[in-house]
Amino acid sequence: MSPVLITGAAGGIATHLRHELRGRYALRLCDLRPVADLQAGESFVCADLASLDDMAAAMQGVQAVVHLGGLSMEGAWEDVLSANVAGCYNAFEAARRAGVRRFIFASSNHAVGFYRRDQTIDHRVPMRPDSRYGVSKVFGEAMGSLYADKYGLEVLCIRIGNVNPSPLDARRLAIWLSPRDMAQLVAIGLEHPDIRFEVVYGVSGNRRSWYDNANAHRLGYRPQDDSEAFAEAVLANAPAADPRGEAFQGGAFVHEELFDNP
Ligand code: 15L
Repeated sequence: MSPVLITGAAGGIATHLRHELRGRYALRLCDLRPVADLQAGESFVCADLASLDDMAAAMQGVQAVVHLGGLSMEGAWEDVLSANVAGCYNAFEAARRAGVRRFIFASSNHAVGFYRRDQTIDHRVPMRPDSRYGVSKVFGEAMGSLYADKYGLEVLCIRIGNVNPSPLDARRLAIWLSPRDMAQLVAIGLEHPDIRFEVVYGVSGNRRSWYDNANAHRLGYRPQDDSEAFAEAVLANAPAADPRGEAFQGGAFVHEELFDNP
């Protein structure tokens, strides 16, 4: 079985994913930073997202790429541009050059973070990014669409909420994604026979969700977790949220800088 390459493999989501996917797939872990505690079935390749050649070499012989690499939060435009725009381009183009069949793109709830919390949105709504970071995720989804249409790459975009063993605060009760539900979505991206270009929300089966995740369900997603089990404890200990971001799904990503600028 040819390996699955994970970019950003030293990061938090990848660490959860490795744990969940171990033994089910051969994993080639790709990052500039070293990856700790390599296990049986895992190999490491040091590659820089800024180098198309590096990335194409890292992807030789893999069946699929799970692209988690790049910035995972709001940043200066120069940083977003190099890591999440140029780096994302390199990841898709390297996959094409290496003849990879499947590509799973870690998009984000921040691609649509300017929707209000009283709205339920599905995967077909127009993009409403809430930050430069959110714009970079819109770009990544557009890259997926282009590479699917033009080159036949099979692409699943997962608009990830927040991956953590338990939800961190009131907003995350709506967007929480447990590690095992994340792994289920990734496995759908790797194995579902009919993926050409699909977008799903990366959230558990949260009762408080503001997403209609019908497309994920159509592809067979049956989340095992619901943030409701944590709700009482989370709400009892929740730090006071900044009211400026409260109306919007993207929370702090929405209000950061918005009210500070002239
Ligand atoms: C994201 O997209 C980020 O990668 C992550 O760091 C969290 O901030 C998450 O969104 C969130 O909205 O909580």
